[in-house]
Amino acid sequence: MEINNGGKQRGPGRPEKESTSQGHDKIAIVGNPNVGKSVLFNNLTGSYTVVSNYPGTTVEVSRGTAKIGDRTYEVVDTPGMYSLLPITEEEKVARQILMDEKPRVLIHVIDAKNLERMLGFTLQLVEASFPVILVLNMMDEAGKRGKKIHSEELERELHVPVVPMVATTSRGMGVLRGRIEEYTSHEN
Ligand SMILES: Nc1nc2c(ncn2[C@@H]2O[C@H](COP(=O)(O)OP(=O)(O)O)[C@@H](O)[C@H]2O)c(=O)[nH]1
Ligand SMILES: [Mg+2]
Repeated sequence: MEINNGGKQRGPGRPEKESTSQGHDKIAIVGNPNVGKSVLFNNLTGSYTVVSNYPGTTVEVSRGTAKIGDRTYEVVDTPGMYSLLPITEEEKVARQILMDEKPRVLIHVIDAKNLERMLGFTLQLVEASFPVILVLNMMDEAGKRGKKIHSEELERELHVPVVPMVATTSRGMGVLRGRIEEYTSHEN
């Protein structure tokens, strides 16, 4: 296990680490490789994260915590996956995390440039009753290509929150935090 906190050790006891398993709601970030999951993960969690191999595998999984409103969430950055039918070891781990760890919120990150190609997986997740928030990342690049995306319409059709984002500049992060707060403020 490797502690990645930008080279700085925190004070004694490292309460952040201990608190990650103390019954906090869990947020899992999922999606294809290279869509910006890890950038989003870093935006949510800040610099203190733990990277470890998923048990019995060589697949690395990053975990951290996020403070949103007055609540703390455990956040897990899952390996890239293309569907719920896993082929690679990375996909098997990602699926295992979803099944075993039962996240309270599942942030599905997609590349807005390739929206149509990526929505199939969103539908799979929604149909499997995962608590999905859809993040349309790379809106900057989609915009440069003249792509118009009507996120409110998408939201009405999918019946899940949809958040446009540019993870690299943190555009959309405030909205995402608000949607996570709304999503987890009611019991179920
Ligand atoms: N232009 C642009 N690049 C992004 C954005 N989000 C992430 N990237 C870049 O996309 C690449 C993949 O990001 P990463 O977070 O590693 O993707 P992951 O494989 O899903 O974890 C990196 O080079 C990021 O800097 C975005 O919103 N806009
Ligand atoms: Mg990544």
